[in-house]
Amino acid sequence: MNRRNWLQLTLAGMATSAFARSPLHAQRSTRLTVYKSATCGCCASWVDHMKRNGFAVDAHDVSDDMLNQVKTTAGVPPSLRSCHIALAGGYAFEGHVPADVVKKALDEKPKLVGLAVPGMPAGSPGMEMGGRKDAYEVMAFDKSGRSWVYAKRG
Ligand SMILES: [Cu+2]
Repeated sequence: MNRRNWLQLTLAGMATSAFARSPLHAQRSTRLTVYKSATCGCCASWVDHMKRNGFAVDAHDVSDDMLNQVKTTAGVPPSLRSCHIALAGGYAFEGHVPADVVKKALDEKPKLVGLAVPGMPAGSPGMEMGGRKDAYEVMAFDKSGRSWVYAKRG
């Protein structure tokens, strides 16, 4: 598959997932499509965290170039990018966003494009190695690239 077809497929997937916002399809909104680098261990560990919390995950290993294109397509501001990205319910979830925060957004359907945890903070889901726990913020962002604090941890 060439890149253009692939991106069209990604866009089609996002449009389809917007339909999943209707209550009739509420169950489908717990399915996550994840794009990540094959070499990132913490991203795989975040995927495990989401599975443990009841999400069905379709994970795809892609090149860094492709990963950035998905993020651009999904509208993630460059300043908030870290590692993997997950798409669900028409939203983008960038980096180590905790499962309960993802659930809250999918339930409440706030007016935003997505959520991000920039900087891969120690102690966030998937970043437990070493036992260190830093305080961090889950940022929300909108279409214009504006961002604000959605949730705080630690
Ligand atoms: Cu990561």
